[in-house]
Amino acid sequence: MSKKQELSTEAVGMGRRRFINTAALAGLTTVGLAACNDKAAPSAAPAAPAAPAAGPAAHAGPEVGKYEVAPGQLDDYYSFSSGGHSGEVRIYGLPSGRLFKRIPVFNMDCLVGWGITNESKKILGTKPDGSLKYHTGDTHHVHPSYKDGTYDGRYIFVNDKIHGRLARIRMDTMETDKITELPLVQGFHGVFPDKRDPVDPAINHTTRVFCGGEFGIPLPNDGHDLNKPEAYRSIFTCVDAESMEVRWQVLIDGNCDLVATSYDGKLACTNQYNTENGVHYEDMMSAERDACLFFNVARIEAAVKAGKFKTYGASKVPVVDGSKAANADPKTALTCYVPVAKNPHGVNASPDGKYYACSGKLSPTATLIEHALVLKWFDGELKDPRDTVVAEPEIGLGPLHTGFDGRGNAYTTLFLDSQIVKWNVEAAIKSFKGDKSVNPVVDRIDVQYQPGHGFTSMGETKDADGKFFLSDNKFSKDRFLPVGPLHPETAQLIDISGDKMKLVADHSVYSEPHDSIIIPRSLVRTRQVYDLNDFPNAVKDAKDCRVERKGKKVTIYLTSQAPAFGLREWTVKRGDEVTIILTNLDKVEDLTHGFAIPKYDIQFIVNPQETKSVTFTADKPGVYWCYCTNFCHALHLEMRSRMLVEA
Ligand code: RUQ
Ligand code: CUA
Ligand code: CA
Repeated sequence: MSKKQELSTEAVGMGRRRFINTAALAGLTTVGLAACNDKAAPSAAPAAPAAPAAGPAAHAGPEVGKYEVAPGQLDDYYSFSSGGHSGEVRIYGLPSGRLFKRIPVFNMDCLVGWGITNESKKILGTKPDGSLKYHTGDTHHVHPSYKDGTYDGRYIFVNDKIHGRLARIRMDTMETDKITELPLVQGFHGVFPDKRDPVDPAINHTTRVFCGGEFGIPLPNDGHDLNKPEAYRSIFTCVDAESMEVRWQVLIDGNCDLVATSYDGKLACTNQYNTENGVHYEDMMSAERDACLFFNVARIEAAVKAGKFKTYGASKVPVVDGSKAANADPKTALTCYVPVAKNPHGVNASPDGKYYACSGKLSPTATLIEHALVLKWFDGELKDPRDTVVAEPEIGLGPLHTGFDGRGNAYTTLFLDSQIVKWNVEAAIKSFKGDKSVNPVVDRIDVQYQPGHGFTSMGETKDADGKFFLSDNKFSKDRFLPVGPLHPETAQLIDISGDKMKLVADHSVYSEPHDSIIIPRSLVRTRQVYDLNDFPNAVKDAKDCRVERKGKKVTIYLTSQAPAFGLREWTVKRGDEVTIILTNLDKVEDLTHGFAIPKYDIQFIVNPQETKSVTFTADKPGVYWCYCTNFCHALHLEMRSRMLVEA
């Protein structure tokens, strides 16, 4: 980095500090953060207008070009990002930051017809009248399936916090193929697949997905006990990765937040910020320590097999007792509550499989727990769960999420300090043992502003490559052209390949990315066109286009092939229940057609060799132009058919 560039980067930092210093602290003091605070920190809701921006000059220079992707060139990495309360998942290219695709998951999407076609409605879930059960979703965490400790390119799992659902995305088509609603759960936050089987070494891939229930609720939650929070419980859930059926659940004390899994398949864990079982924020932050809660997967499954479980309400899923009181004896315990720094947020397993880093959030520390010691505790060889903690470095204010570079360093986002801090794991352990000559913190870099999630390229696998860290920031303020009160968020790309972190790009992202993963492009193998035979209802030949009537039920068998649909017109009667099955017979890569019916609220696309269907009631007599929505051909505008609904 040039001297000039260094200086201007420094100036950015200063500007930020000044802005932060003048920001109202009221919000902070009311939530008590000032207690663990020796310098001014930003309010979570900045009220003052932004300070003058650093401007593009701050990052100009020869270094930047290195991370640009020239026209016609491809990115080295994919980034899969949750879209927060948009309910979707997004695919970006890195280092360019180009947005490639938005995958509808729990939301509706009129581009592809998600929530409109019969096939997508079946996955999303419907009420008895055929309408969607839910229209909203809140995706937080995306994690792909594993084989041998690294991604196998099959699936991506993503949670829905609001309605407690787990979705699976097929990585060959990048489409959602299954959604499961978890019983007894409100506020499903952390999700993580296992990395191998806990007992059978031959099973070295993902077969379970672990889901952390965040909000405690009465069980069953059928209309009582508002003022009896002692009766509220949170639940940890295991879902079968193939069938997507719920295998078992664990009743716990406290809540679940993020989830991580061990590389040997033996343990899953969740950080707990509300060990107090509080219902108001002051209750939730009353204890000096909270916990990282470990689950012994093999023991839980043995308990389920032995029938040592309960069921609640209408749910048939076995629920074992993971409460503290029931698991006091380590030798039989299903769970282990390790005390960690106050109100932690985030737990991440190191790529060597040895440690879990749990950030303090309300404490300026991260707690490092050693995997082997947790196993020792379960073997009865360690008395105190706290003895599994091997380091607790002071790293800065508001630590949240940690990524690893595979070279022994951890990178933690500091929400309050608006920084990424790089700390060395072995140095942190030494200093915890009393060696005051080592400082675990090796570098810090300002980010703009208030990072939430941060993650490294392949950092959640044994193949962590130590190239990039992406900081998903919660505020962008002055970093982009103003677009009204709803600002974009910033995803900042940091090169971590050297000793010093280097900020190399600001990417704007639409609200609100929570978490992402960075995967080299070689691990992603997608299909370029569909296979006609994958669709049992495919209309395989334009000659098969027809109208079939059974009483009031009418089915239109239709094909698309640029620049025409297989039927030029068809007639139905008012009151008919009409199903249109549309197969795109075009085989050319990227030749997608759309299908829209005005006033009937029908709109979807069919990709090459794909089949989709819609069903609606023909309740509005008239002539309707069914037209192609996706520009496909010089005669795209001419690509239309007519539907007559007879009065
Ligand atoms: S949480 S900003 Cu939903 Cu992933 Cu940490
Ligand atoms: Cu077919 Cu446009
Ligand atoms: Ca707490």
